[in-house]
Amino acid sequence: MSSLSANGSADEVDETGDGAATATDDAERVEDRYTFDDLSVVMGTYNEEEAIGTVLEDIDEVTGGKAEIVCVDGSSDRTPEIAREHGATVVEQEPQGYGVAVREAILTPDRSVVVTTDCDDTYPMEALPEFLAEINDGAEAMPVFNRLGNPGFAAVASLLMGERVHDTTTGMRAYRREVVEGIDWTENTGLSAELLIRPLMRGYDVRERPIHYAERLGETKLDPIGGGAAIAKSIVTVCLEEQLRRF
Ligand SMILES: Nc1nc2c(ncn2[C@@H]2O[C@H](COP(=O)(O)OP(=O)(O)OP(=O)(O)O)[C@@H](O)[C@H]2O)c(=O)[nH]1
Ligand SMILES: [Mg+2]
Repeated sequence: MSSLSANGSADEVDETGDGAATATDDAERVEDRYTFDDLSVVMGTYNEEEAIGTVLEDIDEVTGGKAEIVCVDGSSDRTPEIAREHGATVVEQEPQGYGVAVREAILTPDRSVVVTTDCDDTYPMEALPEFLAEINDGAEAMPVFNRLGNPGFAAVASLLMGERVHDTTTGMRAYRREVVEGIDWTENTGLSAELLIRPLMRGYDVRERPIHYAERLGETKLDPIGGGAAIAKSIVTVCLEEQLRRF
C-alpha cells in the first residue's frame, strides 16, 4: 500500500493467524537506530497467571533484559505479583475490556517504540528484533506496505479502506510512539483494528510480517460472538470516519 500524506509513514508487521504492526512517522526521520533500550513491550493482563511468567521471561531473554515491560492488570489471581517479580511495571485497573487496558498500557511508558502483545503466550517474542528492525527501516526508508498472512475481518476492512490488509485483530504490533499518540482512539474490543485502520488511512507506512501464532495458555477473555460483533462494528465505524475525514 502506498497511500501517503503529509504526515508520512507508519509501518505494520503481521503474522499468519493474527498480525503485527509498526507505525513510523517519517516526517521526522531518526538518524540513530532504535535499540531495545528504546522499546516498551506492553499488554493487558487479566488472570494470566498460567502464561505471564513465560511471556515475561521470553521478552527478557530476547531483549537481553533491556525492554521495559508494562502490564495493565485487572486480575484477581497472582498475575500482578508474578509480573512484579519479573521486574515489570504493573498498573492496576478494574477489568473494563481489552482496549481500555491496552490504551493505558500504550500511554504509560514513554519510550519511543511500543510493542503491544497479549499475555497468553500466543505471540512469539522472538519476533521482537524483527519488529524493531521494521520500525528502524520504516523510519529511514521510503514508505512501503508488505502484505503477508490472511485473517477474516481483513477482507471487509480492505474493501472499506481501499487498501488490502491481512489481519486487523492481531494483538502484536510495534508502533512509533508519536504516531499512536498523535491520533484519538475510541474503540475498546476493536482497538486493534482501530490502531491499524486509522494510521493506514492517514497515509502511514503499515507493514505486515508473518509470525507464528501459538495455542493460548489459560482461558480466553474474549466473548467470541459479542467480541466479534464489536470488532466488526469498530472496523465499519472507523473506516467510515476515516473516509469522511478525507473530505
Ligand atoms: N487488564 C485487562 N486485560 C484484559 C482485559 N481483557 C483482556 N485482557 C488481556 O488482553 C489480552 C487479550 O485477551 P485474550 O483473551 O487473549 O483475547 P484474544 O487474543 O482476542 O483471544 P484468545 O487469545 O483466543 O483467547 C490478554 O493478555 C488478556 O489478559 C481486561 O478487561 N482488562
Ligand atoms: Mg490472546
